[in-house]
Amino acid sequence: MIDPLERWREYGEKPDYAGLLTFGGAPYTQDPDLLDGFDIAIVGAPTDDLVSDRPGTRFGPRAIRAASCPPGPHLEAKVDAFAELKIVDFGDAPVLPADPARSHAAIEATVGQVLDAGLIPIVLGGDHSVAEPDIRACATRHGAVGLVHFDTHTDTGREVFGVEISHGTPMFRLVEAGQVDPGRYVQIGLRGYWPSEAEFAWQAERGITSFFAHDVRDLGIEEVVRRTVAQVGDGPVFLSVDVDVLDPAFAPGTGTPEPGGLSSAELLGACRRLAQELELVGADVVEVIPTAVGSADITALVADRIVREILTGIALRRRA
Ligand SMILES: [Mn+2]
Repeated sequence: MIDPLERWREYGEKPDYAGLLTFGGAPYTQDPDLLDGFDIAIVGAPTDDLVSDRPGTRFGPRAIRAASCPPGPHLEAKVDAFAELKIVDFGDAPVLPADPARSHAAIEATVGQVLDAGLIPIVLGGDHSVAEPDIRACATRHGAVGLVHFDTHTDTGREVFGVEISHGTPMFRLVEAGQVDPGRYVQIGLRGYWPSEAEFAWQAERGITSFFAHDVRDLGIEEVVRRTVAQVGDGPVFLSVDVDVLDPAFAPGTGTPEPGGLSSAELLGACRRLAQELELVGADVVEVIPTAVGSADITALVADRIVREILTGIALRRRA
């Protein structure tokens, strides 16, 4: 176990820009035997071979770690997730360039090590195809999970450009495989021009719940979250956040941007409340394409804060 804060111990904190690059300055290990006693593990999934538009999310995990802020109290929630939870950075899954099948297997195995040690994995993508190994690892251990999915797109294509394993298909594949319970699956933020009637017909047949971006606008995010919690109910849940759910004004660095999306404030508060009210067994934050270093990258910065809100929500839940 490496503690990046060690050399700054007498000051109680480390400057963000110095020392080993881990999430929020969390201790780092790649040894699953050392996960015992921790609550949360951050796992990087730096792979983007399966995108339909812009590549570059392979640089996401490093950028999100570089943008991550050190421990400290959340001024609204009045809790410091890093003080309440034992958080470890478990490094990146051993992905391979141009070999998405082996990369997915590596992600599923690494997330599986975290789950087998009794921790909650929070995965930093990567393109959204990584949700398939992330959620499969959870479903293998917990049975079919509920899913809260923030996204512009449904990602429930049967295929995209004739390709069945893609960042546009993971949720279709997970439902068909029985790994996501469609009755406990809620999508939030849909808008734009994809998918088509066929995909929505399949979703309706399965009983999947969708809140469009215009529903968030008309109902307000608080009401959408309230209805989401009611729909998902008790039992294990995975939270999957595609940053393209945000308006590109808030998150310009992403693979398939679509104007007219949520604000950062709406998404951040929603993530915290969902993590507080639902039984999260895992989460991922995906589709970040960084273009700058550290907190200079707006999309990596908001991705870090998404993770931080999820951690804060989990901390509040455990306190109760
Ligand atoms: Mn997506």
